Amino acid sequence: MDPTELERIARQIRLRDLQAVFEAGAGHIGGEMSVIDILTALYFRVLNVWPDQPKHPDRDRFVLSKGHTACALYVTLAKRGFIPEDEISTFLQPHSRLNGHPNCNKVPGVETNTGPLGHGLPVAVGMAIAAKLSGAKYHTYVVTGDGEMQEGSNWEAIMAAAQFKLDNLTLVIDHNRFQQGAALAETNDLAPLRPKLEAFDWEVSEINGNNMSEIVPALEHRGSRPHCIVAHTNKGHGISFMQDRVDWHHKVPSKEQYEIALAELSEAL
Ligand SMILES: Cc1ncc(C[n+]2csc(CCOP(=O)(O)OP(=O)(O)O)c2C)c(N)n1
Ligand SMILES: [Mg+2]
Repeated sequence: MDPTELERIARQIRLRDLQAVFEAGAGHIGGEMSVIDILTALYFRVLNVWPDQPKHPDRDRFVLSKGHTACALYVTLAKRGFIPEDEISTFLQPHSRLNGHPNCNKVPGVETNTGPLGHGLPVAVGMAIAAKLSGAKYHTYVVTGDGEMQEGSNWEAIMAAAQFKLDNLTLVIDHNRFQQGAALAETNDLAPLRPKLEAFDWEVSEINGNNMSEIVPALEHRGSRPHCIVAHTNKGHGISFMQDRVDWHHKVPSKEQYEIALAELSEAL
């Protein structure tokens, strides 16, 4: 699938995500909009996965460590055929399996439970080591938030990945420059991320994480060390009044704001 087609799918996913958050009256829309291009490239181009066999042993592993953006993952999984598309309307409803954070025991295609920040990367390192030990050929991808990189557990995992020479592991950091309630620069500023990862002996690429032509080759890159993609993104990408505004971490649009956002995203389709 070429970048133009991937961009079209990403816009459809953004639109469905916006509708789901508006209808549920909750969600983490800012970080969903920033990561949707990366999710689209993974599921519609890069990952070897089979929706009718979600536990196929040869499947590539994908961990959405920033589990609060679960809705974006559900919409992507639905569009790719893992779950019915009309199930998205149950997001956050009583008895729905589409909870606020992804649950691998309920949702086909969800590789591991996430939500508490700082756990997805350590689990992904375990998956990559397991492949090395068993001779499996799958690749493991994990997406963290940039605020999430403040969790110390991530840096233990980064050390372990270098030690075990995990050339079968790709970490994407969704570097949207905002966390919850603040900009990274105002709290525990980790930028620039590249020299820190390089100091731990990782290979590092820096890309525009909202540009399909840069995302795809970075995800498809294979080297001899663990690979980190520092993906420069915009929180709220695609919706003008949300972009780079700290309050849109988990704010829900009013009816008027919803109509404006809907029009902006539909125009781009
Ligand atoms: C261990 C832990 N502490 C706090 C939270 C609450 N929380 C949810 S999202 C978030 C901010 C995350 O920021 P970032 O990683 O930058 O994500 P993004 O900007 O992509 O939404 C926080 C503090 C959590 N989920 N887990
Ligand atoms: Mg962030």
